[in-house]
Amino acid sequence: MSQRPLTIALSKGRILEETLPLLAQAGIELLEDPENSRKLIFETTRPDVRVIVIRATDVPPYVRYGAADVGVAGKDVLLEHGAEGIYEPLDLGIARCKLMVAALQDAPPVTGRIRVATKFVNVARRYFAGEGRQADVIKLYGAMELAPLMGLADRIVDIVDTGNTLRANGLEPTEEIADVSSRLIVNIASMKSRHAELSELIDHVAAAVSEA
Ligand code: PRT
Ligand code: MG
Repeated sequence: MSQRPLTIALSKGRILEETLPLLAQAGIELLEDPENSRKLIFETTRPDVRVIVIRATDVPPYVRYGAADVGVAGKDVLLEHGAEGIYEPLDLGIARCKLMVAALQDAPPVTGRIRVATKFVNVARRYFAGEGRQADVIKLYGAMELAPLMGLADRIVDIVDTGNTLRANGLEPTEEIADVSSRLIVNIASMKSRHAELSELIDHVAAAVSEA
């Protein structure tokens, strides 16, 4: 086997946690626990497969440019950062949540231009444009919930799961933009050049998903 190992890109936290059992069903287990390691590259029980652990938003570029053959990314990340040049064969049904618009509880409707704070600027622009509403979108990198409280924005666009984070800050969801789950993504050139290996992997993971 002269080829380099098949490389799978994952991100720490819920995606790693929920993907590892699916990979295990495909016969791929990490030799070391990545949550307790500073390493970025992990060997697996299959000598021909390795896993890299990177930031969630870095997974699509690694896969697009072929530095990883396969990855797992939230649909939110794919919607925000683009999924061009990436094959998306499988919905893993994990790390489920929603992209939503939220406002201060009982906030009046906004007439005229609306100020929206978010880290999902592309998703937000597209959503408000699609609704025919004028929006000024302000890019933030964290703690979006604070923006309406401080008068920085009328609305935020953020990930909502239980809604606890919104409620704890006196906010409520007002509109749903998209249902989110994590997707298996594959480099398009790899899908051609390593078709047998990759379709076998996809089939095994798909079987694990349907049993889950
Ligand atoms: O944490 P980091 O900044 O490094 O990256 P990340 O936040 O992108 O990664 P991570 O691991 O937090 O999330 C990875 C993926 O999990 C996301 O891209 C989503 O597809 C998915 N996911 C599922 C979530 C959640 N559920 C979630 N609850 N991502 C984030 N959250 C956060 C959200 O930001 C919000 O602040 O949890 C909060 C809301 O949760 P509730 O339950 O209070 O509503
Ligand atoms: Mg996070």
